[in-house]
Amino acid sequence: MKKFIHLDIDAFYASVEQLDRPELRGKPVIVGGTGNRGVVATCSYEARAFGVRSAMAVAIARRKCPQGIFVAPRFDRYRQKSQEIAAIYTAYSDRYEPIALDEAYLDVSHYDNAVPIAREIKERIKQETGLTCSIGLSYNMSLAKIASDLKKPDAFVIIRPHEALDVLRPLKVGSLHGIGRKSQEMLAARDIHTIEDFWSLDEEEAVRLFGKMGHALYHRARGIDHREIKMDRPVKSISRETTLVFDVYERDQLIPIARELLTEAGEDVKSENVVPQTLTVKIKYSDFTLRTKQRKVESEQQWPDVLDELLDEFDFSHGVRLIGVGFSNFLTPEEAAAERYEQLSLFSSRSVDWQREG
Ligand code: DCP
Ligand code: MG
Repeated sequence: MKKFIHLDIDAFYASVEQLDRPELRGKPVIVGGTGNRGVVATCSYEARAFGVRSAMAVAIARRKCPQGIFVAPRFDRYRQKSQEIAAIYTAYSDRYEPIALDEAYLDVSHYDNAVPIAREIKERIKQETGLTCSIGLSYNMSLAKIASDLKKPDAFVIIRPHEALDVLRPLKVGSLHGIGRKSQEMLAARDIHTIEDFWSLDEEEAVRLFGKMGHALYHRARGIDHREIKMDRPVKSISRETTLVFDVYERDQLIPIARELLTEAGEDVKSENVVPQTLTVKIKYSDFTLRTKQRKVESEQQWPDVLDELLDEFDFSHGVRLIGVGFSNFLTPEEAAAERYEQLSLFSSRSVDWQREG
């Protein structure tokens, strides 16, 4: 039997803030864009008791939780903690898949009894990083994730094969990875709310509603999932964006913000060890219309200039509400080197031809 752990740090950004600033412990801490225009990234469980949630507008969070302590995110610090966490779990298996800074799957099939291993990982994360996590352990990835979500925070949940259907039965369909808010609404309109309700769909119907994903969902709802850990899953794009405190009409005001986003996204690019070939700027105007412009980039040295050129292509006269900077079209460093070499040799062979002609 295969065995997978899914681990997810509780209220990650907020817990790191509480760890670093003891005066925040036990308090409703809300991490997000500061000012009223921002969005909540996450909040402590104390703030969740007031109904505050991730992705909620900060203005609404303030209304729900006036005593909340609002703090700006510190991504560098979260990345640091994320590395500390990864250093612990990667010691137990070389088959792991980080999904987010605070979340990962781990294949622990090579342990006869993975239960004490999972406990040890949870305990070491607490001792060595000061953060609590929720761990799910089961015989496939889908159920491991469901298990870790079941009793958050500070949870340790095992789903064994003979228990799977009973655990799944009463859960909301949205607990299945792959069924988001939109899909939940679509299913609700068909009076499908729980996974048990979802069992009434046969595989063909699931595929009709969800396309290819329907096969996976049909099986996951029945506790079946044959996915394997993907090592070094190739990333497709890396980006950063921010909602501005006020609408901005001037290019010059946007430049420092765009540069900052470029630096942050650039750091992620370097930690992924990929070489992007495309740089994209995304702008959301005050009327919520979205525009993107992109250009080819060859080397890191070009990024700031290309960013400036991209910004020149936008009209700022209707006011900018949000700006994003992203990289895509990745090559591995080896591929990028080969590409540079090819261009170089193209150039030198041409110059050889000239010499011959001359
Ligand atoms: N995050 C974000 N915006 C979102 C969701 C999450 O910026 N809409 C960030 C903040 C979170 C981190 O990612 O701290 C991890 O996301 P999780 O969904 O795991 O949320 P938390 O760890 O905060 O809470 P929990 O896992 O306890 O539900
Ligand atoms: Mg989390």
